[in-house]
Amino acid sequence: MQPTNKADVALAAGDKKKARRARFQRVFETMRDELIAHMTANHMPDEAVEWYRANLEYNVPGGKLNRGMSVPDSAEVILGRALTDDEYFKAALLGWMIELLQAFFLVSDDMMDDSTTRRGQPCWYRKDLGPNSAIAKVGNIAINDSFMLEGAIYHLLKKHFRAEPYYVDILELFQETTFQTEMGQLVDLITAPEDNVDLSRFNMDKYKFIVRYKTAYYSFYLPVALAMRMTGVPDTYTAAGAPFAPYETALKILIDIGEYFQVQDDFLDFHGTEAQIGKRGTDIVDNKCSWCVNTALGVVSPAQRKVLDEHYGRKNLQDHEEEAKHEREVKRLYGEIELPRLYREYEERIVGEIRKVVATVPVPEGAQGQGAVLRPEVFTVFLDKIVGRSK
Ligand code: GPP
Ligand code: MG
Ligand code: MG
Ligand code: MG
Repeated sequence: MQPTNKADVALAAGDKKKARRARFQRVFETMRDELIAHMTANHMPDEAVEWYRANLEYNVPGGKLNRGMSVPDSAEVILGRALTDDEYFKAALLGWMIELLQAFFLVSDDMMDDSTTRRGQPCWYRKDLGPNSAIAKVGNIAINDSFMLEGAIYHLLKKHFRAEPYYVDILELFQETTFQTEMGQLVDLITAPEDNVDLSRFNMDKYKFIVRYKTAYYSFYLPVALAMRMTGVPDTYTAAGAPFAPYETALKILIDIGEYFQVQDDFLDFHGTEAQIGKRGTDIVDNKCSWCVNTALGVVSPAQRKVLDEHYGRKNLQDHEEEAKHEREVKRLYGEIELPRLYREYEERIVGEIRKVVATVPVPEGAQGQGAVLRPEVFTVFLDKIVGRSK
């Protein structure tokens, strides 16, 4: 029976969401057990097998899972029907490989950014192993741990997808996207040198390069492109009477959604509380080329610019109080120029623009409910998950 009152409808929708998440989580357990079995088959010593298990459990499943769950979600929209059990498993496994990729990036990014917390717990490299462990802290072992999260992707791809006609396509997608993300990370890091704060190095064009490369490809294009390959969306087809290139269109739209997502991340780095976003923001003290500072640079008076020059990027690992004082000054200035309002205006404008482009995605006649083709809902489903997010 369909629930009729508002609360019951909300409850039923909430349960559905929970059930989807739980179904996805179960595939993590299968994947983890397979990876552990691979370690055992290679005669890894017990303590190393347990170390790898801890690495997987601490770093892979604890996030929002938007990226990973988007693979089965998108596959379902593309096919216009529910997935079979086998299709669901494959799509979810590809989703978990994105979560592995993300874990690889985050474990190492937190070391590069000197971050302290992630997903409401200490960053993996800072994790204390307690008095009963021969090793006090994970520390630099986290570098190798991040490599082993990445290595798992290619092991799983070969094991589960080698016989598929789209194997090379998805292999290349993972490799190319990883390289793009590393290119973005490089520009992010060298634009934010620790001992040489020079705000004239920042501009919105550089910002756009950084966020497209370090975030948008792997977070937005990768999940949808994987779902498209898996369901057999062809490289070109005819739609609305003209030749149509679905991967190119998907790339264009998803890169724009990814840019918007990273602007949100940057804004929350400044405006979100640690309890809310599960991590302590570091962009101001790390001298990052963030949306916030770029936006500020566009509107500040000469006096306000002096405040920025004086207080931005003043990391001080020896004196946290000193560091916090500089950070507070920058946040005060962000308040003065009403950055939260500028952010809301940006958000409203960009979401409107993206929705307009999405509405122009053509669907071939007769494809309603059958045939693997790109559909505008692929993008709206994704967009609806992130619009107005506060974590
Ligand atoms: C996020 O930037 C960037 C990544 C996760 C890409 C890292 C890429 C590597 C090749 C390691 P961020 O530093 O703003 O993320 P957060 O705010 O979550 O630390
Ligand atoms: Mg970071
Ligand atoms: Mg970073
Ligand atoms: Mg950030």
